[in-house]
Amino acid sequence: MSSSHDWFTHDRFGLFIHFGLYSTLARHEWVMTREQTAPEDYERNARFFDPDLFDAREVARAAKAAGMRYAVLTAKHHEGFAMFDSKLTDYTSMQTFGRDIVREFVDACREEGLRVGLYFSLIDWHHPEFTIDYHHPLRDREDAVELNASRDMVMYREYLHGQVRELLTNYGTIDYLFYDFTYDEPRDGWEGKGPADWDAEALLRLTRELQPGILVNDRLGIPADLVTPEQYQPDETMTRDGVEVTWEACQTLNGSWGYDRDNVDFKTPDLLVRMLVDSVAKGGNMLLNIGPDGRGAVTPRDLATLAAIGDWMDRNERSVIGAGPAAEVAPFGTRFTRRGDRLYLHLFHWPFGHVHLPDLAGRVGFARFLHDGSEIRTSAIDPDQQAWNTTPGGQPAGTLTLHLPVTRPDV
Ligand code: FHN
Repeated sequence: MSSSHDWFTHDRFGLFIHFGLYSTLARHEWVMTREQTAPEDYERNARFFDPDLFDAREVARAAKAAGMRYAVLTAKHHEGFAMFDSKLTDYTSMQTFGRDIVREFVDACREEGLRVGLYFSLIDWHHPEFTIDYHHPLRDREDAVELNASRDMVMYREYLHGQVRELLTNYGTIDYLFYDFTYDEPRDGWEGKGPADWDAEALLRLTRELQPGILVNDRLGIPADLVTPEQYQPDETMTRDGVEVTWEACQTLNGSWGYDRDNVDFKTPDLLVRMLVDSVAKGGNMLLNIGPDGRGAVTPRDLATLAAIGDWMDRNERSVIGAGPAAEVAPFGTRFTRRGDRLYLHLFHWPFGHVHLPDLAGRVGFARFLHDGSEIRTSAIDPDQQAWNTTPGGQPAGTLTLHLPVTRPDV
């Protein structure tokens, strides 16, 4: 990864925001294809879209308080509705309710000191010349493949590249472009479509020409700056051809990217903190998503979850921000992260008995966990002594994190 991207592997933790016309339907961002709504019917929802409660500053402040360092907003998702002032279509937030949501977002991020990321969909179910892929409302049409063959992808490619040019020209420095997504293999109705049709190589060149320092993900369908596991935690540090790669796991708060009123699959702050720690321990980042509702409000539950993560970060952020994998092998049920000369032992559950740290013998003492779980002490001495002696109730959500010096203190 180029040095201009060092910020990314330092910052480790970002906010993903899925916000679009789909938010008004409160049923998931794929609602258009899940309900097989034809574009001319789906676009009528825009008449009701007026997110009076969307406050980009509130979102940016919540991200910052959660310990996040960057944020990525869906500028345009697969539905094709642009949340920015595109001159290439009137299917935009500006034309619909007079607001340039991307502009509000980038301004708010900068005011709060967050790096700016934009998500941009390669798929566009609204554009008349886009391939009818197997998720398209016409997918059950026998002639879908023939229709695809008749598609003029040149017109679509020019539209796609044109909107990328608008986003990377009109909104100042963009730190991260999250393209999304392509299929690796031809699918029914998708034959021969994909990177070759939207000319992924040319799009990557255009991206870097317009924003030379920008970070680009791997979802153009060609290699770029980072790998993006979709909603899973890799088993270990990620490599490509034996070389460690920069990676970022994107995760939902509740099983849905876009606001879904029926969703009940909520992850707890403890689990989310462990996922963040797990990512950093394996050399990666975590991009955690919220989905504002149709009026643009972030749900109280999502805000509360971000705030609980922030409680843990207030005390432990140096064990993840600016941190990375450790050479030491962590005992089962724990993770090590390392930052400079300091090692962080993250206990993913309250242990019973001793946690033996053979890799640290002679460098720090061992952590002794009284059987009744009443207290933890460790023999090493460190200015952060108070961070070690804690009780189950005393530890905010997430992990029990011991801040251990990796060399014996001069005592
Ligand atoms: O289809 C999208 C999905 O809606 C969501 O935006 C995720 C986020 O990583 N990306 C695609 C599925 O991988």
